[in-house]
Amino acid sequence: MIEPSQPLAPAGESSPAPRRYGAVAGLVAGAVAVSVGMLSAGVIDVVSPINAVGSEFIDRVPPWLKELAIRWFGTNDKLALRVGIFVTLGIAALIVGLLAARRVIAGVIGIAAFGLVGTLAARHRPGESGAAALPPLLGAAIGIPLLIQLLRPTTDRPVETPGPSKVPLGWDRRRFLVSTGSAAAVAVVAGGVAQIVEHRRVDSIRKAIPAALPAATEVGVDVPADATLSPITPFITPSNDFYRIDTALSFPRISLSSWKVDIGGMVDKPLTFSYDDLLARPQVERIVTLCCVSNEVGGEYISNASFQGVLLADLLKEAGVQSGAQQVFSTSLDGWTCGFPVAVAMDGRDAMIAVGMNGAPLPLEHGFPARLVVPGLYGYVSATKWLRKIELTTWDAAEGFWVPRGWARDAPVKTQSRIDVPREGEHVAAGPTKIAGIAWAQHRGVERVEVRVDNGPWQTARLGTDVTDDAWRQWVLDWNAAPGKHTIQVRATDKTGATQTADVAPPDPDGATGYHTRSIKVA
Ligand SMILES: Nc1nc2c(c(=O)[nH]1)N[C@H]1C(S)=C(S)[C@@H](COP(=O)(O)O)O[C@H]1N2
Ligand SMILES: [Mo]
Repeated sequence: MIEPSQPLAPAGESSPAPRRYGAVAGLVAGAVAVSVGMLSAGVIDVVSPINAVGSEFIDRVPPWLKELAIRWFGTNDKLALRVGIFVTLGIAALIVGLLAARRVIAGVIGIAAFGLVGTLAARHRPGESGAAALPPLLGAAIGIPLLIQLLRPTTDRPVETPGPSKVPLGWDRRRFLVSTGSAAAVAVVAGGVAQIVEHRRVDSIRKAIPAALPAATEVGVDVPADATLSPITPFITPSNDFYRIDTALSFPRISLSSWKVDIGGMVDKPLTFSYDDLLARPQVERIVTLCCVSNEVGGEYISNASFQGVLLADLLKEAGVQSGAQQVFSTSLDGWTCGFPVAVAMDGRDAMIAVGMNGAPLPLEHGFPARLVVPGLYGYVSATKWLRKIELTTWDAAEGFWVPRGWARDAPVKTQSRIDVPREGEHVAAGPTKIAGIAWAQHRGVERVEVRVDNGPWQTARLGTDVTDDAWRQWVLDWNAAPGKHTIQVRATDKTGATQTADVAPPDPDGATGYHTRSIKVA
């Protein structure tokens, strides 16, 4: 019933939607726009607008904020970013809706602005075709009229207000609930299907990974049992436990049949290899410890695996590196880059284009179809996953991804060590026990590890078999634990005779230093 005391809105002039409905309409229209964008991106196989914006954010985020994110969220930093993007979008959509309830044009401008940001981000992602601009445009093209429609007052049927109501005339609450409800359902379904499409995409890449690789023609050292001394850290890290660090929000689109790696730039003869070309070449297998420059003292971003691949030096010799080339600069399928000295590539170490890890083809997480592995350098200057090309160039001509973000251009791994047991804060039973862990100084090799308890004398630990200078070495020290609180410290000395420094330094710009220290209680 229409309250007789309330005049009907004059024909042709509609009263605006109440604000809170505006907020709901904004949220729902935004959700439809985003989910349609994600779904259409999946269907036409281009980058999702959300991932495009997220990746652009990762590429542009100031170093301090990135550090903070890693400190707070660790390897969950990408999940945190994704949640952050959705929360930000949600709040923005609420505001756009609130404004649109007053002036529809505000809603139009708001959604169009987000469409534009998505379009610019998608266009800017490396390796994306112009079609990547379509999903965010489509999302906006659907979101704008939807918002207008949701907020459109209607005088099609009488507005029922059972009592005195603040709802302006012309506003049909029931119609609003039905239409926003349906739109929200569309968003949920489109978002869900978009997820399924993305999972199927990643699944189909995994299915393309061959079951096995041709046997390596030259196999590295076997791993003797007493290479493992730490009870919690196997000498060879299973691939599933291998630390993972990269800027990728989802996996690049990889088609094994068309994938190739180019070696070009300052070379006499540019070369291109398909996956089969690489597999057809002589393969070596080498045990190499990879670590991340972001690893804090005592941190987890270090792992050891047996990598199989083609020696980089052989490929570079075949291509003919021109004099004047200073940097081996590589780019991934997703546009990540890094570079290391040509001298390092040619000094005889086993730098390789790896296709295998721990006896199987590289897992997708670790760079399938191929990645670079360079013993002795931190991953951020050398270990390009999802490798696309290698260019020989100068230092002036190209900068790896992390270098303009404040990290060092040259980044050899620092000599370091870690206590694995006892764990921090552990309550140890008094009596004979073991202190054990790992030490590393890739490509120089670990000569000695020493442990001290409560600032006492340094005691030399027993070392695990010296498998290769390019991998970590494990160590153990028998200790008769006396009741009380104790502080344990460790330090390593590499084969150049250099002992790791006690000076405490943060990871940036070229790797953390200081002694790993653990506090424990013995009772
Ligand atoms: N494409 C790509 N490759 C990359 C990175 C990246 O962000 N993208 N990160 C590098 C860094 S910082 C490290 S420490 C190693 C980690 O390799 P992993 O994830 O296999 O352990 O990969 C390197 N290769
Ligand atoms: Mo790293």
